[in-house]
Amino acid sequence: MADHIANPESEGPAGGWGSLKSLARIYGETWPTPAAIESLARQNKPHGFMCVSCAWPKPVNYHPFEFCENGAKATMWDLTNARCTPDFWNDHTVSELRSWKDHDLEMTGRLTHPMRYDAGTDRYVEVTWEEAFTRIGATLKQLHPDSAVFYSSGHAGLEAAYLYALLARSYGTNNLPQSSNMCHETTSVGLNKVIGSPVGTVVWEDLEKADAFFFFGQNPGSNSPRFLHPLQDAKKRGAKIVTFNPVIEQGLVSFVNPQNPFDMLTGNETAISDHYLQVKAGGDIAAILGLCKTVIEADDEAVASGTNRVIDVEFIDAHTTGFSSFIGCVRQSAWHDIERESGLTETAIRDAADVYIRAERVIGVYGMGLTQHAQGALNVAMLVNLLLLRGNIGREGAGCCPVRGHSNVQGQRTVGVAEKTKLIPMEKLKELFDFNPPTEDGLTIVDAVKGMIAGDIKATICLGGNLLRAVPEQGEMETGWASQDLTVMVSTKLNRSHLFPGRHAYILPCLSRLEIDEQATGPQAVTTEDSFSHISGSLGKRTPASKYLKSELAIVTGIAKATLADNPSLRWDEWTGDYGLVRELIEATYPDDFKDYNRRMFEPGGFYRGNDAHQRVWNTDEGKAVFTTPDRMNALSFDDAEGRFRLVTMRSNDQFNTTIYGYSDRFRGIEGTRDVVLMCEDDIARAGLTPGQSVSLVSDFGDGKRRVLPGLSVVAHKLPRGTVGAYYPECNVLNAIDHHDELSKTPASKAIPVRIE
Ligand SMILES: Nc1nc2c(c(=O)[nH]1)N[C@H]1C(S)=C(S)[C@@H](COP(=O)(O)OP(=O)(O)OC[C@H]3O[C@@H](n4cnc5c(=O)[nH]c(N)nc54)[C@H](O)[C@@H]3O)O[C@H]1N2
Ligand SMILES: Nc1nc2c(c(=O)[nH]1)N[C@H]1C(S)=C(S)[C@@H](COP(=O)(O)OP(=O)(O)OC[C@H]3O[C@@H](n4cnc5c(=O)[nH]c(N)nc54)[C@H](O)[C@@H]3O)O[C@H]1N2
Ligand SMILES: [Mo]
Repeated sequence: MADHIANPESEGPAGGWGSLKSLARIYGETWPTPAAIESLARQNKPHGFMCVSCAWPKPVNYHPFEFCENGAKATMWDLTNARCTPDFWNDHTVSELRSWKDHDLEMTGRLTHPMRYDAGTDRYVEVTWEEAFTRIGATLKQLHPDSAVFYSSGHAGLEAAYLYALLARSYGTNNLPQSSNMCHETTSVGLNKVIGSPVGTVVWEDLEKADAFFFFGQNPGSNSPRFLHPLQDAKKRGAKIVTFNPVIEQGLVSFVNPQNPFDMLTGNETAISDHYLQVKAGGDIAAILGLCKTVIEADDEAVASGTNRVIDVEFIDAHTTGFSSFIGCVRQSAWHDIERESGLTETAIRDAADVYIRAERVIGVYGMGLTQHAQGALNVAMLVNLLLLRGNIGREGAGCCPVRGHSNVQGQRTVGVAEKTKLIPMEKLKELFDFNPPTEDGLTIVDAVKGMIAGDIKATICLGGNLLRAVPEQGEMETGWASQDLTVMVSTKLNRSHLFPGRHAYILPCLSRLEIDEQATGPQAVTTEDSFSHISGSLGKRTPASKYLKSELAIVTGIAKATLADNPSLRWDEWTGDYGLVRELIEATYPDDFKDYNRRMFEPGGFYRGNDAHQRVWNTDEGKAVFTTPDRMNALSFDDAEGRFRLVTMRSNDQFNTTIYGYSDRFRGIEGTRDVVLMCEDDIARAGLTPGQSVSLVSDFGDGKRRVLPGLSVVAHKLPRGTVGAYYPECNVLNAIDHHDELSKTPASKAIPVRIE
């Protein structure tokens, strides 16, 4: 593929013919089985399967094709005809494969056999399941439980996740970090602190009633494209959309619905954002202060002129705390500080605030642009401040909408994959399974990474994911990871984490959710929870990629049986034979959330597990929703300095996290390469660079460690001054492990301090 960076004029609307072309390309490259097409028709529907990609909810009234460009790519990626068999290792050593790109590793196809690392030949070799389980169990038994980490990416269903957490706790540790520790942990901790809910408060019907959507750092066009459908509907009925984002994301500019023949043939675009504010990376606190300031000024005028109040006084009195302190701060903040810190003009902020004031019902949407900052939790609290001013939480058509990542990332937390003990009904576990669960909190990802680098962590089990590639401090981590006694990866495709094997290392290949999961009592369904806390059943219908694959649940129970002492309450074999029994256990553990679980799992749109904040019941320490007074104007942990830039690590439209489908980021006009750094023309000129020039990015975290990403081509892009962009995961060599959200320890991946060499 030739390196080619198209000019930005070629950027089309999101969706449209570009989206179909992009699908056709993946189809051609991965040669999925013809059955892939039949599978697409069952995607995200009752009695179908739930998309293996993101956690966007499934509507009750679904479209004929309820999938998006990226969901379809994920389906085809799983149903590829390519296979990474044991023979692959005849021609390749592990060390050699380290020079391969992430894309090329996954293009080898579905993993077919359980494999063990053989240090003598520096290759993975075939192993039986029996032997793999026995040796993993034997190694784990020799370790102190707290020196093992049980990581989970958000792929596995609720049943496997519940048993995985039970395995870790029966073994003796709460070291159950998850991908959300790098993602929406800021929500789990930060949102919970202010409204008593670790998850969003919005449900599908709210989308249909909202008068305005305020987007902060979430990119639906690439990362939750099915969201564009309700947004398009909202626009058609006159709702307004306001976006705060340093990057102009095409999906937030305009959309052609690829599933609407009329739109496709006429090129009928729906403009999405009415206002697009290119805030500086990390500048949202100031921007939201500006919005709140305008709201308060309008309210002052209303009081003076005796017209209707602009803020919801009744709601604020009855439901919130901290208002007067917050308002004091809002009044005191000066527009010139707000403009400097946000990079936005007073006029632009006032215009956006005007939309907020005029709208009866507002939904605040956010993603990694708020959560992945040193003050990510404060970012989230600021958005909540804005919503609380007009009572926009816990009311129809309004609320707080964090858009989650992996298809079951939220659900895994719900059923116990969590390192924080206070989230777990330990007494219930004790009663159900007759053991003493560990009482100490487990490790977050940040602490686990530190432990691996320090040599304190001896074993990591990964239920999905590509942990080594997803975390900061990549350089030291590669050494730390490979120094462990045991690394076990439950995977579908080959990835970089496999290439730094511990002393004992296993790749355990699992079924995809699309595939038939045949167990003792017949084919099994699994369940997942979406961003709106709805639980849906998912039934695989495809023939497995290899007859040697096991389900994630069966792999968890296989490890459990080989590791744990006998306990008649732990009926691993029975549970493996019938996942319905596991759902009964989940219901017994969380009776309020999972009432009638087995009966309701195939309800259209999923069944709602409920949310107290949605009903204006606030499970916070204060028993109310909390206004937070910011003690600073930006979300950074460093000051601006000459030559220092804020690096936003970006996702392209052609990737799902570390899975790189291809090299076409067509929305940003970047084709054929990911080795780029995006800068505005001003910054390019000021730094004495020219577009196309090759540069290195260097960490400027100030801890004396040298972290470098070389070989990036400079590309001119519409960005605020001082903010530059480059792709994740490649950029993870640049981030320091100590650079994370203060409250939740989510790595700060959206404003990494860097210099250009
Ligand atoms: N196709 C596809 N879908 C995905 C994924 C994928 O990689 N590919 N990943 C999945 C996962 S795990 C997750 S968590 C979600 C992630 O989905 P998103 O939350 O959308 O994550 P990002 O694309 O990393 O960043 C979101 C946006 O934040 C903006 N941004 C950066 N810094 C700032 C800032 O300081 N302020 C503001 N206001 N905006 C900022 C970026 O320009 C970007 O548009 O998507 C999920 N879905
Ligand atoms: N710099 C920077 N770093 C980031 C981010 C960022 O924006 N910037 N984003 C962070 C975020 S939001 C997240 S969620 C993490 C993602 O971190 P992870 O969740 O650890 O990574 P993924 O790339 O989603 O994992 C991909 C691998 O999962 C395996 N896999 C795929 N499907 C399945 C399945 O069905 N079952 C199992 N068992 N395995 C499967 C495949 O082997 C594949 O190679 O990265 C984080 N890291
Ligand atoms: Mo994520």
